[in-house]
Amino acid sequence: MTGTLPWDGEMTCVRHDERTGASFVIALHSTTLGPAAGGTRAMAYPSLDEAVTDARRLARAMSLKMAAADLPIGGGKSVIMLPTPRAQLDDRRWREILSVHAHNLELLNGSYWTGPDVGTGSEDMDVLARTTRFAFGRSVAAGGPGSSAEATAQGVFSAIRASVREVGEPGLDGLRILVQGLGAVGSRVATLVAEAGARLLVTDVDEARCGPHVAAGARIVPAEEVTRTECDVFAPCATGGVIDTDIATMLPARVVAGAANNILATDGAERVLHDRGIIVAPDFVANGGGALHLIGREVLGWSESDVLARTVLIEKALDEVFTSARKQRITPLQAATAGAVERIQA
Ligand code: NAI
Ligand code: PHE
Ligand code: K
Repeated sequence: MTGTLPWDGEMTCVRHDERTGASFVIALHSTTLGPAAGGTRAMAYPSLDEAVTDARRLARAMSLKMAAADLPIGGGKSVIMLPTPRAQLDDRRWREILSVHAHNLELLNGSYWTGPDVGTGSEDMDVLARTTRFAFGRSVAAGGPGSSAEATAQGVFSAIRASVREVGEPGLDGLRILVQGLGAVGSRVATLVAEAGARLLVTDVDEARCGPHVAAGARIVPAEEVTRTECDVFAPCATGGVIDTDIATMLPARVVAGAANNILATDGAERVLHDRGIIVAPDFVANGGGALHLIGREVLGWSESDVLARTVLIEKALDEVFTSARKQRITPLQAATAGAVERIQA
């Protein structure tokens, strides 16, 4: 294992479990503001190198997300590299994998706290929380705050509002908004923008998920055509890495604002989009609603309305990012990163 990405984080732990065939990567990017917190992603990866690289990039994004949301928490991430895709794993093996992960959390003894991410949910946090104090994001039935999807979608909606203003549009009315991925977050983003008068375009590899939106007037875009489809706002709410430098050169959109972590495959892609006049809402600001919900509700004792009040401030936070980028002649990603790093270093 070489670890291909130059990385500015604190520590990366790797464990392989012979019995389940799963490998675990836990990246602690920063513990300066508080314990390194970030979700547990469970999926199959082509190689351990790729799992390590993903964990590190995602952990870094969590540090920036926590700082941008002004939460007293650091950034980390767990990746469970599964021996087979999650859907093919039987329950017993998954529970064994979770029990190894609970042991990982105990070993780290509070330097790292976890929550749900792609491939894990509140029920998995319930299971972890039976043996470790360092898992949050439990289900409502188990006394936790439940899914963060609603808050994340609300924050992405606020981010879209700020971003369209930056390209000179007064509101969402009549704009073509393309939502990629109609899962827990994307389906809610789609509903919110449609309610605000946008012309909705939707795509999901699971086409059945488009159904309810089509019934409400949305148009389906084939999944493989998404980055070639003309729209005003492209909202990636499926996976990360959707825009590389080549795609950035031709993406026919005016705004990119979505929920996915690490939407850009490289930072260079943002520069290309920026030079083309396309506004990119830094994802770690746009998708901070989930962190506000999970950390706010379960760690800081906030009410649901406290979370909402903080989440809608994402619109103002992005206004400030865009203004600062314009003034300093840098990109919004550079401005948002500088702001978050300043908070971490203060
Ligand atoms: P989800 O798993 O509920 O939904 C993802 C959806 O994307 C699924 O419907 C899936 O079929 C679809 N999809 C996957 N690959 C696709 C592709 N290539 N093209 C089109 N559709 C595709 O996930 P969730 O919770 O909605 O999260 C979405 C994204 O937002 C993820 O990247 C996640 O990391 C990020 N995020 C989620 C937060 C949350 O609170 N749930 C918080 C912050 C970020
Ligand atoms: N995994 C989600 C995210 O990337 C939710 C989450 C936030 C999980 C904070 C743990 C901690 O934002
Ligand atoms: K999930």
